[in-house]
Amino acid sequence: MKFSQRLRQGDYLVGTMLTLPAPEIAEMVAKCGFDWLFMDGEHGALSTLDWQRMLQAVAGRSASIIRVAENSEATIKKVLDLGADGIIAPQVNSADEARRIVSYCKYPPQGVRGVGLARAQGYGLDFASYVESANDDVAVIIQAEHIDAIGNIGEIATVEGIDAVFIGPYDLSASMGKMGQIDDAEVVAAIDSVTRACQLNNVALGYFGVDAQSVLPYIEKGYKLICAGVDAGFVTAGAQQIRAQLTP
Ligand code: 3PY
Ligand code: MG
Repeated sequence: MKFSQRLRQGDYLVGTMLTLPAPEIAEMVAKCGFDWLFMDGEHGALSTLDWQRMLQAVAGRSASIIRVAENSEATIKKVLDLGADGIIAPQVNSADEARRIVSYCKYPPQGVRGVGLARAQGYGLDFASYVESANDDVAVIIQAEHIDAIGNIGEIATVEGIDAVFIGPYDLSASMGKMGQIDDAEVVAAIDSVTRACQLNNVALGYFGVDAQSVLPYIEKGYKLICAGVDAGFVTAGAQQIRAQLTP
C-alpha cells in the first residue's frame, strides 16, 4: 500500500531522519525496518543527486519523504520527479501557502505540477500508470513550525489535499523566543492547538524528536507520523560509546 494511503487511513508510521549524503546509510537504516525516511533537503548537504541515489538505495523497503529547502514549484517538481513518495514543506504559515504547495504536487486539472520524464515515471516506461495515480499517491505533508502558523491553523487544517501536518518543535519554539525549549508550557500549548485543529479535521499529525523518548508524549496524544532520531546522531552516539568504553 502506498505511504499516502497509509497516512490517510491513520496507520502508525515510524521514521527517522537522514541528513548525510550517503546511500549506504539510507540502505542500512531502511534495513532496520522504518516505515519511512525523512530525507532532509532543508538543512545539511543533501542535493538532488544524493536524493536520487538514496531513493534507489531504499526502494521497496521504506517510503522516502523529502523535505524541500523551499516551497517553490521548481523544487517540489524536481523532488517528485525523482520518485519521492511525498514531500515535507517547511514553514507553512497560511492556508494560501498550503493550497499553493498542494497545487505544485498535483498534475492538472487538480494542480499545476509540470509533466516530465524522470525516475518517478520509470524514465518514461511507466509514464501512463504513474500519472494516472500520482495525484493520490504523492503524500503532501506541511510543517506547522512558526507562531504565525499556530494563529492560522484552524484554516490551514481544512486545506484540501494536505495529508498530514508535521510539527517542527525546534523552529516553533524559536519563533516564540524560546529556542530549543520544546517542553515549555507555552510551546506545548501552541502544539496542542495544532493537535486539536488537525484532529477536528481528520488530518494526520506528525512530530519530530531527537530520540524515542521525546516522541512518546505525542504518540500518546494520537500522533501517527513519527520521526525519531537522526543518522548523524546514530554514528556519533555509537562512536562516543566505544571511545568512552575504552578510556583508561
Ligand atoms: C523543527 O523542529 O523545526 C523541525 O523542522 C523538525 O523536523
Ligand atoms: Mg524546522
